[in-house]
Amino acid sequence: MIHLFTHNDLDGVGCGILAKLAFKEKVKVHYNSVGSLNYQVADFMEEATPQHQIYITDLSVNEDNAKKLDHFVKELGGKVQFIDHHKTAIHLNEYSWAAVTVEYEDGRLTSATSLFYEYLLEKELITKREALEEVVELIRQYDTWEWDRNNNTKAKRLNDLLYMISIDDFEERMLQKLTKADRFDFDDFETQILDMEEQKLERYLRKKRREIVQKPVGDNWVGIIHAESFLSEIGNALGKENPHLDYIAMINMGSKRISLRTIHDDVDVSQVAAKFDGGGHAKASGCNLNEQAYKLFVSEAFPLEPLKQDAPKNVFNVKESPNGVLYDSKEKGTLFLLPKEEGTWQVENKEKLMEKTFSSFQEAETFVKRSYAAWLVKDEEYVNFLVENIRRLRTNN
Ligand SMILES: [Mn+2]
Repeated sequence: MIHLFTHNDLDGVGCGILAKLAFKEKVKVHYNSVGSLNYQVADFMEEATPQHQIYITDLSVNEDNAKKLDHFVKELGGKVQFIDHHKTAIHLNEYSWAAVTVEYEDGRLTSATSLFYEYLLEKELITKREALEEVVELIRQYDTWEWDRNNNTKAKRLNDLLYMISIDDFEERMLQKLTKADRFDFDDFETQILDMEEQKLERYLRKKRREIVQKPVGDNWVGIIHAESFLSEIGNALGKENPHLDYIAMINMGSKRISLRTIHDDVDVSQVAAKFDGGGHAKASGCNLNEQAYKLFVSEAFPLEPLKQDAPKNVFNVKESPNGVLYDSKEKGTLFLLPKEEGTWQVENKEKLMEKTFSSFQEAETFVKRSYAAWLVKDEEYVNFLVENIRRLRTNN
């Protein structure tokens, strides 16, 4: 009997599907969370005999299990193949049965599914098919976030589908598609439930956009909202729409947790989370809503007014326009961002140029948004402003 131990996320399930295509009913697939893998492997090793073949993908084993697996291979003549793409597992490459590859030679990031697929091809355990190649690539792009840069929504939808149905259902649907069709596509039912989910997200996001408040916390400017679903989508969307904020904090009062997301390479939210007994990755992490966090993110934020959104459909008053960009604010009135020589920008308020010079548009916008909670006005207001001020602006510049 062949046993595959793999992760219960899309990349891990991709490996499960490949194993079932390659080994059919001869394989038993065990899906694990990051926390449960080592218990399951340790349990299994108690009873493993050399008749068992063991594959482990997308999750790494601890030293204890690595030694047991090594003993199983070297002393008992068992077969083990470990395939992973996580940086943190590279040290396991010292074992003959481990293959950890983080990057391809051309610089693309790997995923467990793509590595396992290439392994099975090389061993001639699986046949190359167009639909299969496409699914493997979609999973790789999803797992490495390449889909986001390429705007590959098919990859995102594949992951959504997994979380809307059970792993068993997902497996069954994928196996059927991959053995029958030449191309991979969602069927009518899948398309319908995926569309419904997307509409639900759109509505939720629209609501959250109207609720976001901003304030400084420590050295950072933070956008704060209360949210309990679609956290990665919401954090990502609000982060992109508000580049003047260092990160987005999503509060869940029920679970007393905060999720932190950033789109900026120079901000590390795992360091922020560490201050409130939490942790995670540089771009996505989480922490407890302890007393101190409650004060900073909830009670101090409560009296603040939500940010006014930038006009979304402008054609003329758009960011970085060489004719200048117009904002409005409660405190200061209109703020007109003007391009000056050598790519610098300045801000005009009440017909007067403010002293500061900014080295980029983004810097100037960050200033007016952080200091005055300014918002981009509609085209109509912009055109009126230009008409009223054309003479003055012409003589001043
Ligand atoms: Mn993975």
